[in-house]
Amino acid sequence: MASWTALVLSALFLGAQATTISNTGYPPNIQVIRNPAYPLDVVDNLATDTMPNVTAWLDKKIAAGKNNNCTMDNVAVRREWSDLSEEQRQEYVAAVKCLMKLPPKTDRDRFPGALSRFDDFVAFHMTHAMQLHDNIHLFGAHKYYVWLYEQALRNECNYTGYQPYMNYDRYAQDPINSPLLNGNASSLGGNGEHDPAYRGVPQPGRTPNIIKSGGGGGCVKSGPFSDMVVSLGPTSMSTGSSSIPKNPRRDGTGSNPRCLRRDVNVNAAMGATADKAYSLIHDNDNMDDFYNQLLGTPPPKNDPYPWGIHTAGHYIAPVDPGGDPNTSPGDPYFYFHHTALDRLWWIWQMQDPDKRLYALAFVNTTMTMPMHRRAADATDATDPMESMVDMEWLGPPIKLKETHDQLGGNGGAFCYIYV
Ligand SMILES: *[C@@H]1O[C@H](CO)[C@@H](O)[C@H](O)[C@H]1NC(C)=O
Ligand SMILES: *[C@@H]1O[C@H](CO)[C@@H](O)[C@H](O)[C@H]1NC(C)=O
Ligand SMILES: *[C@@H]1O[C@H](CO)[C@@H](O)[C@H](O)[C@H]1NC(C)=O
Ligand SMILES: *[C@@H]1O[C@H](CO)[C@@H](O)[C@H](O)[C@H]1NC(C)=O
Ligand SMILES: *[C@@H]1O[C@H](CO)[C@@H](O)[C@H](O)[C@H]1NC(C)=O
Ligand SMILES: [Cu+2]
Repeated sequence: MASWTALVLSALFLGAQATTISNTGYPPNIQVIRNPAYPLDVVDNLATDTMPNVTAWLDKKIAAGKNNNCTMDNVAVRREWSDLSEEQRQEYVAAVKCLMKLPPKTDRDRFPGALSRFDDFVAFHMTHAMQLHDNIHLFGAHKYYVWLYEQALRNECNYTGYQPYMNYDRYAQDPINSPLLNGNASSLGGNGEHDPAYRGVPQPGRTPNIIKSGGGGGCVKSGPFSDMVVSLGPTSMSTGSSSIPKNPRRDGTGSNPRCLRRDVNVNAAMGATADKAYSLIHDNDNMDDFYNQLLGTPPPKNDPYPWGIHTAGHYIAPVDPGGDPNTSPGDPYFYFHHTALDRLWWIWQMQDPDKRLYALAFVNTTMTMPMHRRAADATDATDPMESMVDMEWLGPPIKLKETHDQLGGNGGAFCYIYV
């Protein structure tokens, strides 16, 4: 009891560090809270400079009656992890732990390994990896997926905030000591113990061709998720160490209780610094180029960290399940990365919303339509925007087009901005 009280007191005290600063560029009712330990970087400044475009664009929608009740007065605000107070961070962590205790809704026969509501999301991701990650769905389907997770935290675990994002740049030089992954009570847990069998993540075709281990790889022994039971996976795509026990089912859906393994990795994090995120947004006028640069294809030359921000972000906390593209949402870290990508995409869209909001990558060359169901009321048989993003047990199917707009999209259910 005494230590719990001490924790809360220090949390309140430390929480006072985050201060509200002038919200120049943001509408007057939006609280702009910044942690003074992290000066704004080029992407933060670009995001702020883009706000007049965002409000102008929303005003246009309101004038046309197309905002579905989403306004700057009722918009949700997703914030950077360090900009949250200690109390808010601990509330978030408690909500994730709550989700890990609620019973799963997935079919028990299909997913005997799913232990909880948290695992419902892993179960979906591991069996729909192709649909979620093709060129037209990477952004939109993950937007919806993360939003459903945020809804579960709020509606089923009484979380009062929104899904935080990570600004990679804040932690890139030293992720092991970052507020997100340093292993203290208000983090997502720390690095794994050293596992000599864990070498890093191979990157065939890139130079260097491996994201070298950051020194971890074993079980996470510090912080709120040190007692977490990982059960689904690994699958054949796992890049974890040979120490991970095999799943009794070939597809990884069986019960395989084990620890959370991590390698908090500076070599990966350095591939997602602010200069790279700025270049991603600033240097790519069309979606194909934006998509390619995000994925690091073709691999950048003469860059010691040529991973592309998508890969870099995943392998800041790889191993098990973080290092398995199929089951990666089994590490609560996943949602910070994909929310960060959603933010970068949004800043890019809002540079020129009329042209970019509905831009899709490579629709003409690598059309993947057959995998996706058409909307019942689809009027254009070839328009990818009319294919359905079907989250099955996680939420109702919606048109891909609805996933591109977060200020009134999905009938107004999507109504949020990033600060
Ligand atoms: C918008 O709000 C009004 C008034 O509360 C309500 O009647 C209407 O159904 C809402 N529209 C949408 C699309 O949510
Ligand atoms: C959320 O709050 C409601 C109302 O106070 C309560 O009945 C419910 O048990 C809470 N849920 C959780 C998971 O704490
Ligand atoms: C956790 O670490 C962060 C970063 O050093 C610090 O700001 C925070 O106050 C710490 N919280 C607790 C509960 O120790
Ligand atoms: C705002 O949008 C216009 C095009 O509509 C674009 O030229 C301009 O760069 C944008 N400004 C910012 C700050 O994003
Ligand atoms: C496909 O390419 C043609 C010709 O370049 C172009 O007119 C059309 O808009 C493209 N389709 C889509 C969906 O982008
Ligand atoms: Cu994914």
